[in-house]
Amino acid sequence: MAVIAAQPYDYPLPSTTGLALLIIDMQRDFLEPGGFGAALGNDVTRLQAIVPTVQRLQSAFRQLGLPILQTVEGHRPDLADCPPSKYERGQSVLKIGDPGPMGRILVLGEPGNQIIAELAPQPGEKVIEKPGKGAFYNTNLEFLLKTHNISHLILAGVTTEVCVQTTMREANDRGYECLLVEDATASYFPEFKQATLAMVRAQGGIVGWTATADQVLAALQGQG
Ligand code: C5J
Repeated sequence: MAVIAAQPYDYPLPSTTGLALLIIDMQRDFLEPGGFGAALGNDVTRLQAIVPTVQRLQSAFRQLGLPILQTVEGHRPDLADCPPSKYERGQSVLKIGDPGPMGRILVLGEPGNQIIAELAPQPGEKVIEKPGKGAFYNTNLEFLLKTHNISHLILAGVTTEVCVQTTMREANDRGYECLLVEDATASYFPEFKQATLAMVRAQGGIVGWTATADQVLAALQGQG
């Protein structure tokens, strides 16, 4: 059986189909100045640093013909899917729905809500619009995974301890075998990223596995 060298132990790859890359929220709102992340006072350059690594994963999955799904966090223009608790939280200068330098903050379809140009999806690659932190909440992600017989998820994206970790926990509870790519995920808080990686793989992989992009790519290219 093919495996990815990973922590806390080797990650078993499915024998035929079943593996997908799930890239979380690599959208302008979080990665570029003037978006939601910056409005909350964060340093967006920390997130920009992983873009080349996520691109390497994306290219490899494309070359191998393996499915790639991406998510964006955003709300309907009338904000009907934004709970008051989320809207009110944070005391930031720009609130969800306010006009900002990249259009209305965290609103679907606005320029800031687009996936960054470097990782733009190709035709046929699915983008899941999610109103929450977890990608399974109020979306058709589980339906998509089931219809495409996907059982194994390689996760990348931002931010590690918020939307990535929430999604990984949701997926783990639903029975998906999840691996988080250590150098293809980032946080505005490096210590939160390290803590998340440690807690995911603690207790024999209680939430799943972690590995570097090189380890993932070596295993996949060895399979090809
Ligand atoms: C946040 C995310 N941090 N994608 N969203 O609000 O992690």
